[in-house]
Amino acid sequence: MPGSSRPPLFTSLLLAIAAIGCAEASSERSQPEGWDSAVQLRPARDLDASPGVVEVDLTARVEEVEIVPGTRTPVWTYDGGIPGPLLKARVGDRVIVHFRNDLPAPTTIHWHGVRLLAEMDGAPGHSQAETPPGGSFTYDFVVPDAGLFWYHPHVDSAAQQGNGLYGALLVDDPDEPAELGDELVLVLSDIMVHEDGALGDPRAGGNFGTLFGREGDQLLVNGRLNPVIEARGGLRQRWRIVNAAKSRYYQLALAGHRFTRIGGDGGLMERPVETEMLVLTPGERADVLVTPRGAPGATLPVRWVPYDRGYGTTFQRPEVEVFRIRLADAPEAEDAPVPAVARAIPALDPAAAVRRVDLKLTMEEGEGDLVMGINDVPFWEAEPLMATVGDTEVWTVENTFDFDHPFHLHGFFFQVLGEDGRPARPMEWKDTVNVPVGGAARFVVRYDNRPGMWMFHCHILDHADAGMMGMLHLVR
Ligand SMILES: [Cu+2]
Repeated sequence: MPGSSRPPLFTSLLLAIAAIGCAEASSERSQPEGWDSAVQLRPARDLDASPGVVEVDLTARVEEVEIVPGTRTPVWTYDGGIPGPLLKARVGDRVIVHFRNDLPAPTTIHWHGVRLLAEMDGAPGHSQAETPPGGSFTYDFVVPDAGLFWYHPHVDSAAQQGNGLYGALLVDDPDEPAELGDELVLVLSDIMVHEDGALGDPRAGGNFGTLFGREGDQLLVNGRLNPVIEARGGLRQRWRIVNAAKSRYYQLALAGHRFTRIGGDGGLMERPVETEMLVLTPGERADVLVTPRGAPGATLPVRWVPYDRGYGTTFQRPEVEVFRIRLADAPEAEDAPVPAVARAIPALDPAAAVRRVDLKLTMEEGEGDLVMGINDVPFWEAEPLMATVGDTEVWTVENTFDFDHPFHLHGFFFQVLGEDGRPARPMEWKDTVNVPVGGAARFVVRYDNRPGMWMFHCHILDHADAGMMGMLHLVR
């Protein structure tokens, strides 16, 4: 090449020394090679190279997967594995998903938490038709918010999701502070699998199973049983977690450590909160910072701790180790200070509400299959609630059960109200909230300009399927 020449030997040596110096400096603050390989999610392949568009193929099909070591289980999958592939986008991107249904049953995909148009929301009979076996559907929407979202079916949900159909959608915001921590996306779930590998019966336990909410006996982290993360002590990690179990509440503890929760369902919170236990109801997400510490080579178990969600749910139930962190054989690293994490969230004004919505979560007395409902009406008999684009509403969801219920509203974020009737601090955007035994959840919501039919329901999917669902018809 004209004008170019090899650098003299002396310069080369200097460059080489500088490069070694950099490598040493960065290894001071880097995780061991392949540290997260045990929990890595398969990325979805982006078919469109242009920036601003994420285009993927996604097929639902039955596939034999090893859950219990040495056995094969015919689970229901997106693209052949549990969980489905990780979809990654940047805030404002257009996401196109060419979905094909190779399952033996009709299905849809609901994009939990994404503020998309109703036609793309996957609520069968209201926003789109079910996709029959052999059929296909193209989901095409914009992701307007940063955060961790997830996808799952909305047909015969307890069985389909319980059999393995779920995956994560991570929407990054390039304006977020860098160096929050080394990131892991953790899809927590459970599945009922017998010792011989056979899939459990989604109707197991009859009405009592429905009332309790069926929990799987194998607790999975990114589809794996008790995986091991190889970490460097002292280095901060950022865990993006979703609870994709159909009934199980996840309460996580890491002995001797605290979690700094910086975000939830709808992205970052107003400011972080410190906590020793991390609770996620089915459907909820958490964004947390944690710095594993201990002796070099130590193993730190992350445990599921029974959460009292009502009658009998903690009775004689042991803690379960869900994954492990094994510390590298090296002294603790000195990490950079935590960058300030703050987000200006405008408070919705409950006094601006044009309507109060009072809902009771109910159960019908009677023979035959257990029937649940909202205001004593199962979803198949319910009339939709009516509201107009631009309306602000205050919802009160009251629990008449001996069991908690995680309540989910499709399509819109809300702000949970505290005892004083104002949005609870620190503020955050939520789409799923726990309704405790003998209590109520209250939230304020404002509908942006996306008319259509939107579902709301209990995210214990056995309850939703038993009737605990309703519809909001939003008009212009
Ligand atoms: Cu419920």
